[in-house]
Amino acid sequence: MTSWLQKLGLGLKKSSSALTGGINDIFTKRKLDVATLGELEELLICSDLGVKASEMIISRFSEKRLDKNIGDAEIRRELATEITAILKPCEAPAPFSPSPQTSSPCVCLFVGVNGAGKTTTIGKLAAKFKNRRISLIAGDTFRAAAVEQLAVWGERNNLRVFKGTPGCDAAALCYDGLQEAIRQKDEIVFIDTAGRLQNKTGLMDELRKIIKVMQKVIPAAPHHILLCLDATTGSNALDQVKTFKSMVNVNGLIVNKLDGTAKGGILVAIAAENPLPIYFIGVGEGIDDLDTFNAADYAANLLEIS
Ligand SMILES: Nc1nc2c(ncn2[C@@H]2O[C@H](COP(=O)(O)OP(=O)(O)OP(=O)(O)O)[C@@H](O)[C@H]2O)c(=O)[nH]1
Ligand SMILES: [Mg+2]
Repeated sequence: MTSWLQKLGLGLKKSSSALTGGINDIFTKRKLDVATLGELEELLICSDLGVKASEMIISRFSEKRLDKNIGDAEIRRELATEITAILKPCEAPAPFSPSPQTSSPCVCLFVGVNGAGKTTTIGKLAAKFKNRRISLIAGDTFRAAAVEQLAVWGERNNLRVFKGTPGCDAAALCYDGLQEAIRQKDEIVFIDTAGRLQNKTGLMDELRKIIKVMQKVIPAAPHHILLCLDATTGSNALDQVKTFKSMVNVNGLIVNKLDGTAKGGILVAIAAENPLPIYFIGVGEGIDDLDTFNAADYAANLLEIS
C-alpha cells in the first residue's frame, strides 16, 4: 500500500519538477550572484509562491551570504528550510474536538467555490474520523446530484445523512439537521454547502443566513468554517481566502487537487499573505488521498529532497 508520504511526493510531482528543473537550469553552471538570485526569485513567483514569499526567501538568501559556488542540491535544501519556516505557522491539528462543557456537537461548515472538493473532503474526513459519532448535513440544496453524492459517502462510511427535498431552503435544512444531531447525541457534524464564487454577493448572503440560522440552535455554531480550495486555480485561491474570510470568518483551510497541478507553491503564498490553519491537503480522489498538513514534509516534497 502506498504511504501518505509517497502519495504526497507523487501528488506534488508536477509542482516539484517545474521548480527543481528551473533551479537546475539556473545553478548547474552558474554561480550564486545578484543575477542568479533575481532569476531564482522569478522562478519562485512563476511557481505560484507569490511575490511576498518569494521576496522573503530571496532576502533570507542574501542575508545568509551563502557560498557563491553553491550547487543546485544545496539551493534546494536552503529553499526547503525557508519554505518550511513560512509554512510552519499554518500547521494545525485536526479541529474536531467536541466542546467538553456542552452536549452539543462540534459543527463544521464546508464552504468554497464550485468544484473545490467540499463534498469529497467531507467524505474523506468522515472515513478518517469514523470512530467518532459523526453525521452529515446535505446543505447543497441547489444540485440534486450533490445530495446523492453526499449520500454515497454516508453509505460508504455508515453515517446518517440529513437531507431535504431538492431546492429546499439550505438554512432551514441546517436548522433541522442540527436539532436532529443534538437529539442523536452526535459529536461532530459536517455540513456540505453549494459551491459559490467569492464575487457573487447573493450567494455569500445565503451563506451568512445559514450561519445565523444555525446559531439559533447552537449559539457557538459553526465552530469551524472550513474553506476548501482547488490548488489548480493557483493565485485565484489567494483571492478566495481573502474574500471568504472577510465575508464569513473562515478559520481554516483544506487544499485539494495538489496532484493535478504544477501550482503547489500556492500554499506558500497563502501562508505568507493570508495565513490560516491548513488542516488537510488532498492529493487525489480516493478515500485515503487526504491527510493533515505538515510544513517540513510539504517543503521537502516540493523540492524533491529525500
Ligand atoms: N485529483 C483530485 N481530484 C479531486 C480532489 N478532491 C476532489 N477531487 C475531485 O474534484 C471533483 C469535485 O469535487 P467535489 O467534492 O464534488 O467538489 P465540490 O466543492 O463539492 O463541488 P460543488 O458541490 O459542485 O461546488 C470530483 O470529481 C472529485 O473527485 C483531489 O485532491 N485530487
Ligand atoms: Mg459539492
